[in-house]
This record gives sequence, C-alpha cells and structure tokens, in this order.
Amino acid sequence: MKFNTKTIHGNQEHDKAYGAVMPPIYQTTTYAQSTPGGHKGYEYSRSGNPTRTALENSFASIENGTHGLAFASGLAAIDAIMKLLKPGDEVISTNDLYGGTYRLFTKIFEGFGIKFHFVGMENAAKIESYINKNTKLIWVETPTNPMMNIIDIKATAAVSKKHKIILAVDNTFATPYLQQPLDLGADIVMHSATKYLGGHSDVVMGALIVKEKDLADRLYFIQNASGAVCGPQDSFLVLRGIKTLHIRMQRHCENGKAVAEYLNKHPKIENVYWPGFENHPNHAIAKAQMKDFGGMVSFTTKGNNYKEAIKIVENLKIFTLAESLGGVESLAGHPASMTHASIPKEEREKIGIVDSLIRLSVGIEDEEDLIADLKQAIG
Ligand code: P1T
Repeated sequence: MKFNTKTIHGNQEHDKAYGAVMPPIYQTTTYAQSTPGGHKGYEYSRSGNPTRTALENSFASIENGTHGLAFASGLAAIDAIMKLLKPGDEVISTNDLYGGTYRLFTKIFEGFGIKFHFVGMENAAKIESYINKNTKLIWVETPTNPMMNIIDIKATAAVSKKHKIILAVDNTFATPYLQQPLDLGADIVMHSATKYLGGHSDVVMGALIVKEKDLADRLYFIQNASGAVCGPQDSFLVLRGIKTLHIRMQRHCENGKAVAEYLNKHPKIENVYWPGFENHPNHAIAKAQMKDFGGMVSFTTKGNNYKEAIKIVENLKIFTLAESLGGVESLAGHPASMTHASIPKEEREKIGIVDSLIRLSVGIEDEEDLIADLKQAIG
C-alpha cells in the first residue's frame, strides 16, 4: 500500500458490530468481564481503548513501523522515551530543538541524573566525539524548530547502530509525508500529533512509533505505568486528521515555498530559513531525505531589528500570532519570547534564535492572500 492510501486505510478495519466506516468513539473507562480476566481484549482505558488502538495502528502504518503509541501530548511521548533511561546515562541531542523539549531534558531529567550534550549535528561525524559507554540515546529533531536545520538521519543512524545506541527522531515538522525516519535507520519516531497529524489545531497529542517488538513492549509498559494517555474523542479527531495529511502537506509545501521565496526577495528581511533554498547549508540532505521542504519558514528583520519584528507579528491579519504550528490556518510566532523562551538567551542566540526571529507555520489558505498579508504587515 502506498502512502496516500495508508493515511486513509492503513491498518484500519471497519467496526465489527455494525460496519461503521469510522471507528466508534468508545467513551468508556472500563469493560465488562464475564469472569476475572475474561474480557474481549480491553480491561481499562489507560491500558487500552479501541478508538486509541485504531489511531495507534494508523500511526504505525504511516511511519512504516510495527507499533504505534498515542500519548496525551508530544512532551508526554518524549517523557516516555526518557523513562527508558536510568541515572548516569547520557543523551546526545540536537542543540536546536523545541524549547519545551529542552526544558524537559534540562529541568526534569538532568535532575534525575541523566546527562545531556546539546550538539550541532549537521555533521554526523561530530556526534561520535560525544559518545562514551554511558551514551544511551541520540535525540534528533529534523527539520529543527525553529532554525530549520536538517540532520542526516541515515548518517546518524550509522553512528547509533555502530555504538548500539537508540536513535529517536522527532518527525513533527516533516511528518511521514515528507520523510520516514524508521526507513532511514531510526529506532523511534516521535510526533507532536498536536501539529500536522491532527492538522486542525483542536487536539494536543503525542505519538511514538517503533519497528521492534522489544522496544514497543518497553514503551507500552511505560505508557501504561505512567499513564499519560489520550482520550477516545481526541484519538478519533487525530485519526480523522491523518486521512487528509497527504493533501494538506502538499499545499503546506506549495505555500511554504511561495512565502519563503517572497520573504527572500524582500528588502526589509535579512535571513530566511527554509531548507528548499539551494544555498541552505543542508539543502542536499533535505533533498535526499525529504520528499519536499514543508510549510515552516523562519526569518529575521534587517539589522536584527526587534521592534520591526514585533510590529510585523502584530500587523499580520490572516497569520495569527500564536504558539503551535501545523494546522490548516497560518500562524506566526516569536520564538525568543514564546516557544523557545525556556532556553537561556545566551544559548538561544548561539543557535540563531535572535530577538528579531519570526517563525511562520504556513497554512493551506490561498497563496495570494498569505503573500498580501505579509506585504501589508512588513510594509
Ligand atoms: O506541544 P506538545 O504536543 O506537547 O509537543 C511538544 C513538541 C515536540 N516537538 C516539537 C518539534 C514541537 O514543535 C513541539 C511543540 N511545539 C510547539 C508548541 C511550538 O509552537 O513550537
């Protein structure tokens, strides 16, 4: 089955009771047993729920995995991965990543005795110098949030395999429409399903997908034991969202390209970060591992003018100034004060998150309206 068909039918079956084409929302916490242990596959909805199972099966299908797990948020999914580790273990992570992930790593798991190395991973060989006997996890976000760096998943997987280290890839920005990390050698794919998978800015959710049973069993144990699961209504909504992922992503990519190219020519704009540009430092890797370049674009104003940047985000009318990304509607964010405020200013600026940086999640509206909105806001 090819990708577009998988988004709609992958690992799905019609409801056994009445043939409902969409799975019913099993709004129940518990399931009748005829005798202790005598149940029909479900005992309690933290451990499993049929609507969630339908979604988890879809996750596995679209990422070419064998097992999917749905969580209450993207961060809950990352939290579950971190619970595979123990005190003394070390993690090598991309240095440019979602601020909330950085906060979870440094403010929660560092306190539990896990050591993090935040590394620019554009060159996979550089990762190797940080590996020692305690290294248990490599954490990759690609494209990175918000600087749009691209990490070579295949080359990183060669390093992780050589040293028997788990490689986890946050595939939130790309989605499986653009890249499938398990096929490139990753062990775990993670999503903030809040974003493109859900696609309509109405559900907070996380996903993990793996292709190996032992890892799936360990993560399922953590999911059930820690309990950060999502409810059946949210599972239904994200399953519905996934069914249009491929057509939404196609439009996000088209509009993202148009916006990036418009900004790149604008005299008041300094830098535009979008992996589709031939002079993007990792363009060749992006071209090789991604089907297209996505709908996320970041940019700075001429001379890193903070006041200009704030004026732009305040002036936008179709783009809404808001946290988050990946919905059908266009959003604009100011990473330094919003999504990445939890990264210390000095660290932020080292990786390019300067005060005039604006991040756009380009939606699927008409391209002409989006360009006109940017034109009136930038002036
Ligand atoms: O928000 P949540 O569903 O918990 O997902 C966290 C997360 C993880 N990984 C990436 C790459 C993300 O972008 C996010 C959430 N990001 C935003 C809310 C944002 O505006 O960037």
